[in-house]
Amino acid sequence: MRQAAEKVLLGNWTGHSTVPSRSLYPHQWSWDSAFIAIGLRHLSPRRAQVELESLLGSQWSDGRIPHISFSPAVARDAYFPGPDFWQATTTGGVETSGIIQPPVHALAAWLTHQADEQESVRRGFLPRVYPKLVAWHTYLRTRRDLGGRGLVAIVHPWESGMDNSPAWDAALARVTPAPLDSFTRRDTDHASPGDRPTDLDYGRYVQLAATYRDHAYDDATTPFQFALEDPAFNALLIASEHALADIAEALDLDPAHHLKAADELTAALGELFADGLFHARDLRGTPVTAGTISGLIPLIVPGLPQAAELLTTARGDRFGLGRVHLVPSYDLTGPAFERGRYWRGPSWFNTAWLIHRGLTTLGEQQHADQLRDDVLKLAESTDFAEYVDPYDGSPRGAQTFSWTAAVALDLLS
Ligand code: 9WN
Repeated sequence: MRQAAEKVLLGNWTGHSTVPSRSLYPHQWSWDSAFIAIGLRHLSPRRAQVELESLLGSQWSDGRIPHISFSPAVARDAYFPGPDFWQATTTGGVETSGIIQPPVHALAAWLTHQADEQESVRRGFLPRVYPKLVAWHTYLRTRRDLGGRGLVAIVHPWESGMDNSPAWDAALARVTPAPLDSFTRRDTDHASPGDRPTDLDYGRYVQLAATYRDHAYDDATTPFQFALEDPAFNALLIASEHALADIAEALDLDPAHHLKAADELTAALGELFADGLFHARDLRGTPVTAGTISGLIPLIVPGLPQAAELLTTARGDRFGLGRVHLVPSYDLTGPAFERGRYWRGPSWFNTAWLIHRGLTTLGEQQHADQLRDDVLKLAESTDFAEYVDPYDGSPRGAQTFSWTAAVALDLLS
């Protein structure tokens, strides 16, 4: 099992970073790289550091870490939307997208450092990455506090990492899709269309991204039609602020402002809690009622006041913790549930890892162990699938998927 997981990561390694999937996603993705580093640290702490530092090499001068760093070695039209669509090049000459993904990076950097502290200190890893991670969090907490309530807003479904989640349906319904003949999807060349977002979804994704691009990715002047505070995005920022506090301490710096930021974000996040679950807040529309895995991810927040209630929800009929495979991406009893379609029901390995970490921190060892066993069993039986059917565990999307191998490797170690 360990060897099989390592083989996936080695096969997807490009020399300085890891592609999520050779076929479907042939560039470097932001939150994928963070999860990949968390697994890769067991195979090679040095490579895990290179993974994170190569991603940070595509950071913009405003502090944002773009969701894709494009590889010049790959055909320009291998993935849609590619570099010609985004038209974004960093001052260092790296072609990137202009949107972001959830901030798992500081957590990944801290865990990577811990994998081999002596070597990490010798290589000067933390002093190099700390200021970049601080700039990233500062971008999020200032430019992206679009609601003025102390939470970060996402401005595109891709920014959540959970692209076609039912939580975005009402907000997306307000967006006029780009004409279908104005772009060519490449994802359905490699994965079954039934496992992927629909053409209508894609038309809307393209429209939102083009509007941001046409305003030079300026958060102050873009007329965002889609702006939501996502529980998982903010919970990951809190976990990463705690990690920055650990990093600051290791560097003999004062961690207090990171802990203060984590406390403020945790208090603001509390306002998204209703009926046993965290829900996204739509800054342009009515309250979001869809229950998704995003609403459970705050389980990873240290000292979360709502943890006990959240755990009850995870174990109930809506998410069936311990009774279905991994943790479904959407409420099993919800009207939009589809067992095979992407973020509308299937279970994903990265979110299972996050829930496992939360359960472990809460001392829920039995649930944590059961989830761990299921991750390992399914990773192997599906040849490291991108996601699985929550009822029968059958593979969906791509195979030999990097973060699936990475989180399996981490849970094995
Ligand atoms: C758009 C790479 C990424 C993941 C996301 C997942 C999917 C991209 C796509 O693949 O999104 O960013 O083309 O569908 O939803 O979480 O980071 O693995």
